[in-house]
Amino acid sequence: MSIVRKLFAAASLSAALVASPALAEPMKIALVVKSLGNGFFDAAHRGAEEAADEIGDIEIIYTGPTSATAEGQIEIVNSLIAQQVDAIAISANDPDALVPSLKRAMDRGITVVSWDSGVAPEGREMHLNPSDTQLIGETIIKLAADYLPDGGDVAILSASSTATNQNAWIEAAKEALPEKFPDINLVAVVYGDDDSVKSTNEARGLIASYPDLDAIIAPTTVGVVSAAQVVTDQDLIGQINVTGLALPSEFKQFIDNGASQAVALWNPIDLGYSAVHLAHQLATDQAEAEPGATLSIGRVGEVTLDDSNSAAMAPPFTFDKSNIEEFAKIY
Ligand code: RAM
Repeated sequence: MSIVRKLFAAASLSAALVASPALAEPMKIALVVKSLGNGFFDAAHRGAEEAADEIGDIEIIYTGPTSATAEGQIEIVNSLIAQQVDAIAISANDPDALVPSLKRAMDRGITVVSWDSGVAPEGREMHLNPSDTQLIGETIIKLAADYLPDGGDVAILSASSTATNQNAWIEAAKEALPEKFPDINLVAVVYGDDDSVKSTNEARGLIASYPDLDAIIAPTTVGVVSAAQVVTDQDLIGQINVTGLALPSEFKQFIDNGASQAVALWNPIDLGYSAVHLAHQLATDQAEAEPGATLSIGRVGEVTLDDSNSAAMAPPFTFDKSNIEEFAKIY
């Protein structure tokens, strides 16, 4: 429990003793996202609100910068410290740049967890990965390889160049390539910063620079939409397959028109929901973040922390023509 909350609890208890109604303040949990206006994070926010309703007495502060930068998030963290929130659950734009301000938050008794995109261990109590990093790395290559029986050239269109999650997946993908996908040739990795305009320009650049490109793999829900729109606009459907990690509600049109054969993602609602459950348990001292600890993530189940106090929520789902319509109604 944060110092502020303990003091507040004590104050409201004495207020109750003098027979005035207790001024119980809800616990404030800030869900800090990479950037606002991203449908993936809006879905996570829905899950966060669901967890808050379920647990009760929690106010969710949903916030993030307008573009996916560490500087923007540092300003936000500083203002959350000033607001004396009880917990910060952050999807970080950089593993290291946020550490000093998050350390300051923890020094003031604020619980800090990262989720989706992690912070270095010294800047948080624990990190929740959506799925196993190795599995996601392999999955994004397999999504392309499954439709290239004779192998081919693929390029990755990522989010920002400092995003912890995408960098880890790309690393895992590169490790899997030589042994598991020897006929897949990764020709380039470019960064669209989870910005539609930059992602569109980067996708156009890839197509111009690599005329034999067979697939664009975008492990970001923002980049994958931009890439599929470029392939559609340039009449390249059937020639370049766009794949990666996509939000079904935003991406269904590109499975329907054939710009993509299949994409994958975990449940973003469950991810936001789980992050709030974890932040709440740590902030109330119901659990401690230490290697081997098992923490509840409500209706999603439970997670056990590894040596770096990280855990993974669940495996990703694959979406194609057979099921995307059903999932597009949910997230
Ligand atoms: C974007 C963000 C997010 C990532 C998803 C797959 O929305 O980069 O961090 O997890 O894509």
